Amino acid sequence: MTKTIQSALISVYYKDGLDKIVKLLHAHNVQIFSTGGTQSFIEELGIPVTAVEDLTSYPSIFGGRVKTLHPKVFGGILYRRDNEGDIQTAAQFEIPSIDLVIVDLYPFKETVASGASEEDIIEKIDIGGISLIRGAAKNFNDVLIVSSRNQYDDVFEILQSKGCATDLEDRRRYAMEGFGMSSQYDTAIHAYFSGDVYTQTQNFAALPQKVLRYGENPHQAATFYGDLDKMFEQIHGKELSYNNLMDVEACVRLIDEFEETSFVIIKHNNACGVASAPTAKEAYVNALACDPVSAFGGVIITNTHVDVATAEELHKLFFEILIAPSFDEEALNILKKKKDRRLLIRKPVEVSKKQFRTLLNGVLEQDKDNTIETGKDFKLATEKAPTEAEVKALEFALKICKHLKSNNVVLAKDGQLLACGVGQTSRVDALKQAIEKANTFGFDLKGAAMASEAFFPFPDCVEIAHEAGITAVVQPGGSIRDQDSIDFCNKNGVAMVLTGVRHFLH
Ligand code: 93A
Repeated sequence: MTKTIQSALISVYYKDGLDKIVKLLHAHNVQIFSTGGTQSFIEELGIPVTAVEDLTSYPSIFGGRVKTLHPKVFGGILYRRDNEGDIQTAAQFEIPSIDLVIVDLYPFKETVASGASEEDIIEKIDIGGISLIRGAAKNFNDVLIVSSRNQYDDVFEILQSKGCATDLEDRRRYAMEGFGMSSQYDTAIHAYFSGDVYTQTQNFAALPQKVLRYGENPHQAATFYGDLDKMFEQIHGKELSYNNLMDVEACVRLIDEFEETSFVIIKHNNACGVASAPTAKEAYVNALACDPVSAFGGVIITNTHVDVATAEELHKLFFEILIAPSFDEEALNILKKKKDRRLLIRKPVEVSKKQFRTLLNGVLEQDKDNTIETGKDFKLATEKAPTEAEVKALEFALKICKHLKSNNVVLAKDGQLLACGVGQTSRVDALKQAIEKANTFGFDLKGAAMASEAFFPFPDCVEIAHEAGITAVVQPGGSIRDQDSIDFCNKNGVAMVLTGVRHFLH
């Protein structure tokens, strides 16, 4: 049903762009009620306006915390114009009809982003404005709710074209947008109080959206929900694709395990090169050596500054993305020579500790695998203990293991991934794959360490590992046949430690 607007309540934080609406309302003899700052703005335009205080006979109190929260305001918005009882009650309490509500909320998110104090942030939690939006949206049958300054232009067009009237269809659509606004607003407040970015993803529709060129394959449409600019500054190259984002995620997860200078090379979400070394260049060269064939077209991340020497090495490889906390100016000049190569600066932003996945028409939520065991957690299972160097290699291997698709086996030595077997349906296949790859790329596995993300159900893995020259093993333990593997190690001088923690990844 079309309704002509006769009165309006306007309470907006950002006043810019409001003038043309106010002038239009005035031209149609609409009575305007308004709060302090908005009232002054309208008065300055030379347009008559009634202070909300005059309507409520109550001043704005508690530093503006309570200014519109009054039955005369909410009654005027919420009473049903086609309900005899409501009409009588409105008349009895001298409640006016408010047909249009225009609100622009306190800028909560912007205040948080500005680094303001908690006290200032709390004051920017809008209470009256959000209630006005919800009240007017609820009564969309009679009232039009404009819930953001972004709607000023659109609503101006509607009011102008319809002679300051609205259709039910308009009002319902604006109500829907109003509830969208209130839910986004409260989600941001919830996220602030919880202090964890994951809460933002609980309501992913409230996150910024970015339509991607396509999904995993060109025939799949895809959208990213989130704010990449908060985490990365892209300084060169094409836009990130769906598969790029998947690999960037794998990169970030793995590199965050390392404090020492390290490089990680990812291909199809799995690591094909990882190394820690005293310099960036050594770390990169050692990471690449693991599997230079897979590294072609891969995604690379480091936790250290990229200098010229490292950039020169990197430039020799065709890769999709390089992520680093910082770059030398000259290093960038070298790397920018390939125009499509994406270069990202990673900002020091905390990563969500939760994860979601859709399946079976539903959503799975879980904590990310946020724990890692180190030497002090290792329980010696064999007569022989690993040497200090072996303990380091086991720790290093275990960090990688945690981030590879199950079943996996990782072989490492001296801060370098030598080879891994990933995504196999049997652990023994994963190990065989790793050994074959190590041989292909010229690694001698004598004295290497082996990590497995889950227990060995049979002694076959330690048998094969020993034959390949591996001398130290870490695994969670917990198989009913653990002792078979331990017995074999004891007989053959292999050291084995248990962590008690499984790290499946699917
Ligand atoms: O502090 S509040 O939550 N209390 C209220 O009763 C109230 N009513 C409207 N803030 C309230 N507002 C907000 O004031 C509006 O959402 C708008 O952002 C702002 C406009 O105030 P002024 O017109 O004084 O600039």
